[in-house]
Formats: sequence, structure tokens, C-alpha cells
Amino acid sequence: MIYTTCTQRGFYPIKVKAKDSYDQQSSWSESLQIHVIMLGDMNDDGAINGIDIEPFVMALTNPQDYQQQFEMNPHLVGDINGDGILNAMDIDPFVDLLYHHLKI
Ligand SMILES: [Ca+2]
Ligand SMILES: [Ca+2]
Repeated sequence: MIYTTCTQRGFYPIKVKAKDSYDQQSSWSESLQIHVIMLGDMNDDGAINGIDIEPFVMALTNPQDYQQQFEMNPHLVGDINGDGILNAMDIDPFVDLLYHHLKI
């Protein structure tokens, strides 16, 4: 198994193969595209700042419109406290995240 770390947001191609307990390996899969996001970067511009507030509110109040406009799953990018869902419990952690990034 090969692990890698994506440290920058963006789209990355990946391929996978399987190996069984007899060391038999499959061929590589077709290339798949994964989208690496930055938690709290609600408009996917690579920065976390005040411009993300309006999309965060949209993701909270109208996740369907958010997903259509930004083409990202609102629960993946806006679940700041990591409990698996985007809801009002993410507001304070989002504000803390904004404050942290504004200080940098
Ligand atoms: Ca942003
Ligand atoms: Ca959450």
C-alpha cells in the first residue's frame, strides 16, 4: 500500500491496484480524479478569509444551491468540527478558523 499526502488543494489523478494474500496483483485501474479541498475554504479559492462567510452561510442554509454553485459537497468543506455534518455547531469553529487565518 502506498500512502501519499496532498498538501495543496486541487485535482489529483490517482490509480489503484489490488493485491491478495497470495501476492497476486491486479493491473492498475483507470485514472480517477480526486478533488482535494481545504476545510473552510468555502469558495475554493485557496484562502480562508472573509469572502468565505457568505458561501458558508449558503452552505448552512441552502446546501443544494451551494453544491450547485461551488461544485463541492457542503458537508465536506464546511464540517469544521469534524462530526460528519454541517450544521450550527460548525459556526463557532468556522469563526475560529477565520480568525486564525486572518492572524497569519
Ligand atoms: Ca476561500
Ligand atoms: Ca459539523
